[in-house]
Amino acid sequence: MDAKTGSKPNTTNSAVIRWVKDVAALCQPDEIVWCNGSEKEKKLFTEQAIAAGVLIELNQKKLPGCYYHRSKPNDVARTEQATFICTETAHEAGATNNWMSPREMHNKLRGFCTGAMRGRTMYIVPYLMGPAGSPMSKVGVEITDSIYVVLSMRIMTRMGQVAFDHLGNNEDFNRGLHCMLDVDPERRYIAHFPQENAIISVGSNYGGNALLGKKCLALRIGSYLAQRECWLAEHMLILGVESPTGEKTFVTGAFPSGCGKTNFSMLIPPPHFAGWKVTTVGDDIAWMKPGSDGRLHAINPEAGYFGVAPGTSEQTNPNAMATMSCDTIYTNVALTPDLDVWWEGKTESTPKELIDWKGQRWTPDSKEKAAHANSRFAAPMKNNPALAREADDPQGVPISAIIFGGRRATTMPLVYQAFNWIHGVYVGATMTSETTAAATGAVGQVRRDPMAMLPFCGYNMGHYFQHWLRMRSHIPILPRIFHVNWFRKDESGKYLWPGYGENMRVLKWIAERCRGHAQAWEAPLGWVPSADDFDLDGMKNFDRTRLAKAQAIDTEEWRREVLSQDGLFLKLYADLPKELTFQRELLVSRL
Ligand code: SAT
Ligand code: MN
Repeated sequence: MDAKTGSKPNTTNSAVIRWVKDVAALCQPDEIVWCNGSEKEKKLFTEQAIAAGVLIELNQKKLPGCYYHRSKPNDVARTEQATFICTETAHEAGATNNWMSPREMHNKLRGFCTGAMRGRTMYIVPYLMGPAGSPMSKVGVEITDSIYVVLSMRIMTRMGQVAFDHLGNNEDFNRGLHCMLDVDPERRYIAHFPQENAIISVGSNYGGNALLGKKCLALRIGSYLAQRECWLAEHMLILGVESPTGEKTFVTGAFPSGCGKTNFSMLIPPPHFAGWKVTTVGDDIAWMKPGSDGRLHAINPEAGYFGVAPGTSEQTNPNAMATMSCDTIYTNVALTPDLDVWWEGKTESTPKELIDWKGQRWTPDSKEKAAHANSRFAAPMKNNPALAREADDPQGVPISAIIFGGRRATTMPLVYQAFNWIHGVYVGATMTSETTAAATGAVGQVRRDPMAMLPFCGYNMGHYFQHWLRMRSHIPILPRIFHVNWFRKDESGKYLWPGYGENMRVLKWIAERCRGHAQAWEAPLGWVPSADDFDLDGMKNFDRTRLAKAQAIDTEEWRREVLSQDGLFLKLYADLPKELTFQRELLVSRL
């Protein structure tokens, strides 16, 4: 494609054309390019990105179609303090979100965006969230001056003509404007206007801040729309687990960023589980809607994975390694002298020499990490050897179980099942996790992260809980709800449970509970597996007493846990559903 072909609108949708004209008048780019998602276009953009120094071509023998991007050191993670929900009233955004009135935010951002693309190219990026032809899919158009964003959106979404075809002449699409400005944290705003189905993001080029289909549309705007339209937009992986007899169970899992959703969704069962198979539908986001069969159906709105690189290896997640072996954009990992990629945990031995994520020479004696702790790969889901056949199914997959989980060194047992939907909503609402490098700020601090949605709920969190409770009457066949914690440690700081592929043992119990096959006994927290029903066969060097420790419910720890829920309950007091306060009382009495 020569740039000229893309200079004409590839849609006749007058609402799109009008909006692009308005944005162009504001941002004053030198050139406008309409993206169609073709291979030709990708080649051209890639060449341009290399010429501009935005991408570095990696070793094409080892990593065909792979490129490398180094961000500004001030722009390596989501910035929650710069993320705003701009509803008419502050109450609609609620106590857990930053709020500014739409008028004030628009005024502020109009100032930043005026002439912001002078001397630059403005790309019009149409994209479809969800499978083509799905009644659950939604269209967004992102206008951006970042070629890195264009090429990443091409991986992460169904980008191009397919989106305009899905949209037709409909005016119902998300309007997203992204201006890099000078990538300065002082002029960084990720602003959501749920009532206008619009997003304006300025001053950051980082994934969750700049790839507007992901957290901004699929979660923040999505959760707002879901509440209005009676569905759920959640920070959840979706996987299928198939037994040797061919029974297939689909489950979703909500874990906060950096807590292993990608690994769990691509799990390879240990050798003992011959005939069992896990397939990936999605690794980060689930859109779920009651189907005509009375079950809750889920689609993955994305088409790629934006995974954390450090810790990913042939041992921990071979499917992820295969997925990112071609056609992948790596960001902020380290480079070897022959332009291969490396990060902490990738190989057992550390290379003798690297270029670190900041572009400096690095040796094993260096004090800092070679790859940034939140360095990422953006890879197409079609590369995943474990991709579920159903990943492109417009009807989505029927969900049998919803799993909540966090990263907790203490208190939280390996697995338990909620007694019922309302109890499950309470379990999700009171989730906690240690913070990770996926967001800027301190790492390792325990914070409440309800349903892993604290940074992503686009409206009042109390109303969000009410919506979850209300959904009960719209789903005749309700999924069972579980809670897991892979990260509990012993007194010496060692993980009690090996995790990764061994999580299949927990998953098997969950799948069998959903089918009424597995036993459980009633503990104060919920249903827990009886020792015999938990399959530990074939586990090398695993002492059964460690399972007991991983499952232990320590009353003293739980007293503290319940007390520490006060912060959240008080913060949301005015809007907190009574059911949740009641569930807390019940828990206290059971303990
Ligand atoms: O950084 S992203 O928001 O894209 C991923 C995540 O934090 O979950
Ligand atoms: Mn995420």
